[in-house]
Amino acid sequence: MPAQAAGTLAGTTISNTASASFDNGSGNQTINSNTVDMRVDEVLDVVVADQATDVPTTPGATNQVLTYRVTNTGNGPEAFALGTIANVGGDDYDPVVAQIYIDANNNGTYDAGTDTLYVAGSESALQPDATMTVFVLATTPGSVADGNRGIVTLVAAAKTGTGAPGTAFAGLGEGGGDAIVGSTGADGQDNGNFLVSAATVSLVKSATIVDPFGGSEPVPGAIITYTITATVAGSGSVSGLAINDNIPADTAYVAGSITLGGSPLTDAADADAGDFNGTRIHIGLGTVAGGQTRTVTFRTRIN
Ligand SMILES: [Ca+2]
Ligand SMILES: [Ca+2]
Ligand SMILES: [Ca+2]
Ligand SMILES: [Ca+2]
Repeated sequence: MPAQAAGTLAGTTISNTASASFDNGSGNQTINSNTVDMRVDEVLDVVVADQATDVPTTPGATNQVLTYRVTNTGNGPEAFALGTIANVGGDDYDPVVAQIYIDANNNGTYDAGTDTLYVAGSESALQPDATMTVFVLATTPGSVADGNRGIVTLVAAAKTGTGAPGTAFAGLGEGGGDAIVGSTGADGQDNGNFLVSAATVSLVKSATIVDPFGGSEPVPGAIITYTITATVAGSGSVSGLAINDNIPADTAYVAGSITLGGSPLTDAADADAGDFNGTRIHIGLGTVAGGQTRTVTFRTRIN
């Protein structure tokens, strides 16, 4: 629903005086009527709009920000009480709302330490046709899954009062006139959406053997080639992914045998992703997006 023009400001006096002109034989004359003054009442209206795009989040993340705009579409200054509803249906989980903030520096972005914590009961008036940006900070439960959606509804309600359109609050309008509930009911709400972007890692290990006799028996002197495949699934990514594997007892690591994606890595801890420190191999894979796999191999010899 678009913001509407506030119209004539509440408290404005509309004055009207009629005049009459005539000639009664002694020339043209003009007379004025009495003046009718009318004070414009205050109409209470508000529109809430969320930013209309899904806000990505991850399981367990704190201080996740939803952004809304609250516009005073009435014709007088009015303060609006703010509240949230976090358990609405139509989604997959309930975000845990922590706080509401007002965009104090009007840059449309939540700035910790700069923007103003909303405290119920201490609202300041919003001028007619003015908009304030409101941020809802929430925690995403750790139990959510990739692709889950969580909704938080922001509600704004005129402090003077709400109700059916046309409801009058005598004498409570700007300038001492009445306050009249407008077409919005003097309250409004809209849904902000979180969308969980997560990733999971699965790890599969297999081994092949080449024995000294050209067969595949696990006898002393046989070479074991281990293959480790890490598969990342989901719409998100994982960071700091690393594969570690201790060299099994009764075997000896075959020097220089680490490969990643088929390319050899050195045993030294150097610029490439892999190293062998005497007891284990390590391959640092960093950030890996969902849908990708990483395959590592190394060899040991049975003592
Ligand atoms: Ca007001
Ligand atoms: Ca919910
Ligand atoms: Ca800000
Ligand atoms: Ca290396």
